[in-house]
Order: sequence, then C-alpha cells, then structure tokens
Amino acid sequence: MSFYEECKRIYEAQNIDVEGAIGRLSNISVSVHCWQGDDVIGFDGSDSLSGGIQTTGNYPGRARTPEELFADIEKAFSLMPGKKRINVHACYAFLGEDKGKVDRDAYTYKHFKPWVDFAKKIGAVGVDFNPTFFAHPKMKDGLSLSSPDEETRRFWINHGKACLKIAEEMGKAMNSPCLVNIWIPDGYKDIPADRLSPRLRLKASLDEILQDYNKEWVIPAVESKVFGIGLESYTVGNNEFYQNYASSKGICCLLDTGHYHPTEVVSDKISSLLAFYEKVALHVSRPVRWDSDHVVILDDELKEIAKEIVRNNADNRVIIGLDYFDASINRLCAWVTGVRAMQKALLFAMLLPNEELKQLQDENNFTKIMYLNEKFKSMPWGAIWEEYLARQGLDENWLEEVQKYEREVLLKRN
Ligand code: RNT
Ligand code: ZN
Repeated sequence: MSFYEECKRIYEAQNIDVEGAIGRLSNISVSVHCWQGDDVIGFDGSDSLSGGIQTTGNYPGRARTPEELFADIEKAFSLMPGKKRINVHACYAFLGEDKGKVDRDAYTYKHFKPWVDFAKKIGAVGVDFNPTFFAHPKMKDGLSLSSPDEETRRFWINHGKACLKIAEEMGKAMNSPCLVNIWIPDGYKDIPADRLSPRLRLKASLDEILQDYNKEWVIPAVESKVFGIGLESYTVGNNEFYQNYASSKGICCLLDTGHYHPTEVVSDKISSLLAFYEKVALHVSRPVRWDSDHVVILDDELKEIAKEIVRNNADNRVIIGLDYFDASINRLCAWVTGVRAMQKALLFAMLLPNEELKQLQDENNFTKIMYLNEKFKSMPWGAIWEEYLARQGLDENWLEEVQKYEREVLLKRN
C-alpha cells in the first residue's frame, strides 16, 4: 500500500472523504495578483508606488517589462497547483502607440487584450480586473473619487467606467465573470475637519461609475480599509461606508485581511457577510503589525478563513484572490508560496470532521471540539496534499526550479 493509501485509510477511519476533498480542492480557483512580480509598478508610466501602500526590499530580478512579467508569471504558474485566475490592475495596460496620448480615463479593452491572450495561453480560468486609483499625476492631494476638485473626480469616475467596460470584455473573452475591485487610497494624515463631505462625494462617484455595467460578466466589489501610511487619521472608504454602500447597491464587499484593526479578523467577518450577500470577495494577505502585505503562509488565520469557506459550502460564493507584495525575497517564491498556502489551508479544512464539530457546538460540547481540533492537527494531511500535487504532475521540491530560473533569468536583469 502506498503512503497515500495508508494515510487515506487513517482519514477514512475518521469518516473523512479524502477523494472528495481532493476533487473539491481542484475545483476552487485562486486569483493570482500580477503585481507581486514588479512591486506594484505597472506599465503605464509610474516609477514608484503611492497611496499609503508600500513594498519593502530590493531583491534582484524585478520584472521591468511586460515580457519579463509574463515570463515570470508563466514560470510561477507552472509550479502552482489547482485552478488559477489572473488578477490585473489597470496600470498594467499595454499602451503601445497610445503611450503618452491615452490616459487612464480612456483605456479600452485593446490595451488589455494581451493579458487575456496570455491568461488563455497559460491555462488561467479567468481574469479579474482593478481600476488603479493611485500612482498617477491625476491624484490630487492624494485623493481620487472623493476629491473636492471636480475635474479630478471626473477623471477618476471616467477611469472607473472605462474599467467596467474593459472587464465586460475580459469576462466574455474568458467565459468567466470578471471581478472588478474598487479600492481607493483617499484619506487624510491628520484629523479631518469634515468627515462627511468626502464620503458623500465618494458615494456620488460610485453611483455614476456603477450606473451601467454588464451584470452577466462583471462582478463589482468595494474594498474598505482602516488606514494607510501617511493616511493615518481618516480613510474615506472605511468598512462601514462600503458595507452599507454594497448592500444598498447589491454589489459585493471585498475583505482584505490587512485592512482591519489588529484584533479583528476577516475569518470572523465572512459568515456575517454570507448572511446578507450572495458573494464575498477576499484579498488574502498577511498583515504583520500593519497592512504590510507579507506573503501568505499557512498560519492560523489562513486556516480559519479556509474553514469558513469550506464549512459554509461557500466554494462558489467566496471569491478568493491574493494581495501581497514582497520585494525582499525571490518574487516567484513569494507567488508560489502564497497560492500553495491558500490551497493547503482549504485542503486542511476539508479534512476536518466538520459536521461532527458543528453538532458538538450545538450540544455545547466544547471539550470535545478542542480535543478533535488538536487531534486533527497532527493527522497526516501532508500525504494527501502531496497526492493532490502528484496528480497534477507537481511535488514539494519546487524551490530548485525557482533558483534555477533566478540564476538563468532573474539575475541577468541588471
Ligand atoms: C491596498 C489594497 C489594494 C492593493 C492592490 C494593489 O491596501 O489592499 O487592494 O493592495 O489593489
Ligand atoms: Zn487589497
């Protein structure tokens, strides 16, 4: 009997359906953010990041051109199991001869078609999209959709509208609805004199952007935040604002794991939203003391998030995307680690006696819940994970492959 067969039996003795878990895991897609590869710089003219977010580190090999970024993503994808989508930001437009002539308010699908072609080429099952409301000269005093300057606000409204149209084409081309996530950095470093007006302007801006979009192919989402670097005192789009906005508009909330107060956790918010919304989107990240966007690893909060998805049978209701950017380590290693960690967490959750645990809660038997949770931590789930990988022609020895690529490709980029 193979090691896998033995481990499978150990699980089956606990009434856990191992084959069911492997099958279920291979049907859940993870949206892989393109921006880990180049430290969130993009192709449309910016050379630095702004908006209260930051990459730290200067590990060699950052992708400097679209060709380099595509090559890196393709390599990273080859080491990631499961179904993947590609998450693209508007600043990653292929402008070609429009460079310097067409600005973000007038981007069209043609500027992103190369992403769709690429996504198909590497077997991604969908493309997601994000308007880029940062790192651009039209941000006035750090503000976009909430700006008191009408021309500025108008420019960014038009950007939002343009992005919804592009997303519709992306969705159709991929035959999979495109999540369009709206995040803006707008806020103030110091205590504002007027908290309401910026929020009313943001609301009006969103109303205009969302006036008209294709409901079949586009899933709009709004991402709240508690604070950013240099924007410590006030964020226009905070949690209360966007949850009410999304609910009033029938759109989706996106929860970023780094966007709440340090003792709040996204794992506890998912069920609250599932009670009211058909879909919930995630930016799985790893905040270390602040919204630091560390690489996602298999930590307790990730496991807890995965349990919420699995136990609530929300595989098709929670849209999983990753959002981190680490420039201090090999960027492909960062990508692959995060995707694998997410899938490991889902698998771990699928291999728990979830029905029994629920039942025990209703019987108020927290003694046995604790016992079982601890017992299952040392069950041989690693063997099931390896089997899942093996069935896709992968294994756990992938770092050498990344190191080889670093030597042969990344280190030659100086
Ligand atoms: C910033 C938000 C936002 C960005 C990406 C690049 O705090 O998390 O989602 O990280 O859109
Ligand atoms: Zn995010």
